[in-house]
This record gives sequence, structure tokens and C-alpha cells, in this order.
Amino acid sequence: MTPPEAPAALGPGAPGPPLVAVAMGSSSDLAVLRPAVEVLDGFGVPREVRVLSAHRTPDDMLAFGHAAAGRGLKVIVAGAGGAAHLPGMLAAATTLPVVGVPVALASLSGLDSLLSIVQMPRGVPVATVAVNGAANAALLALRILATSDERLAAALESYRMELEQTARRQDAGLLGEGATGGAR
Ligand code: RP5
Repeated sequence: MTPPEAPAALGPGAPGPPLVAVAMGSSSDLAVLRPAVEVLDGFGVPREVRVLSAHRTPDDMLAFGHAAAGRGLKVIVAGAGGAAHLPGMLAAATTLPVVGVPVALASLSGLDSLLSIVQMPRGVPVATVAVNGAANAALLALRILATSDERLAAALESYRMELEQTARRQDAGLLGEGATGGAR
């Protein structure tokens, strides 16, 4: 049986001490978690990326969680699939906000991952995004950081306006293609 491979190379990211950690249970999750890394890099927020398994390296995972706040991390994005215990176990080991990304595996299309991550017991919250919703997990992390970072808040506002303009261009494009619809 082939063991999981090391993560494919990622760029170095923004310089400086990492503010957000992107953790995943296996390098096989990287394809799903990569958009989170790209969003953080796009906004120039320093990040680190780790493979930490709640089941295969539980001691490493707990050590990471216990040390995270002291190392200057502000938010943890954690993705896992199947019996996806990583986000919840990290949330148990730190008071940092943890954003969980349910990773869809072949068998149950991510429903198992979603339920494993979203059904946390009272007192140990994990903010759960959509199945494979890594980009939104990073955006949520950025929104958390932006509550105390005006530059980042402004960048997120620009991003929000870009989304708005894109949707309006799509709307105008439909008109251009002769689509009919309701009153505009
Ligand atoms: C989970 O098991 C990981 O998060 C991954 O989604 C899943 C399968 O891992 P591999 O067997 O592909 O390493 O812990």
C-alpha cells in the first residue's frame, strides 16, 4: 500500500510571520485546500500550510494546536475528509477561531466530512464552510483578521465590489445575448 505523498510544492506566500494556518489531514486534501492558500496569497496575508492528521499524527496535531496562538497565528483553516476530526480536535486544543473545510471523498460525496465537522459539541465551535469550500474558508479567515486590520478590510471591500461588478456584467451579458427575463 502506497503511503500518502508529501504535498506538492506551494509558493512561499507573503513574507512575515504566518497569521493563518491552512491545515489538512493528508496531502490528498491539497487539491481542495489549495484555493484557500491562493486566496491568502492573493491578499498578501502570510500563511503556513501543514499536513496534520487527527488519526495518523495526533500528537503532532495537538502540539500544533496548543502552540498556535503563542506563535502568533490568528486563524486556523482546517480541512479533512471522511471521519474528519482535524478541525474539531484543533478547536479543542486552541481558542483561535477554526474554520473547517469538509473535503469530499469518493464514497459519500463529502456528506460524512460535512457532518463530522459541523456537528461540534457546545463550547467547542468550528465555523464550517461548504463541502470543498476552501476559498470561502480563507475569505472568512480574512474577514476575521480584517476586524483589526483596516488595510485588509479595504481590500475585502474592493473584492466585494469586484464580485458585484462581475455579476452585473453577467447580467448585462445575458441581455446582450438576447435573453428575455423579468423587468430590469
Ligand atoms: C482524512 O482521510 C484526510 O483528511 C483525507 O481527506 C482522508 C484520506 O486520506 P488519505 O488516505 O488520502 O491520505 O484524514
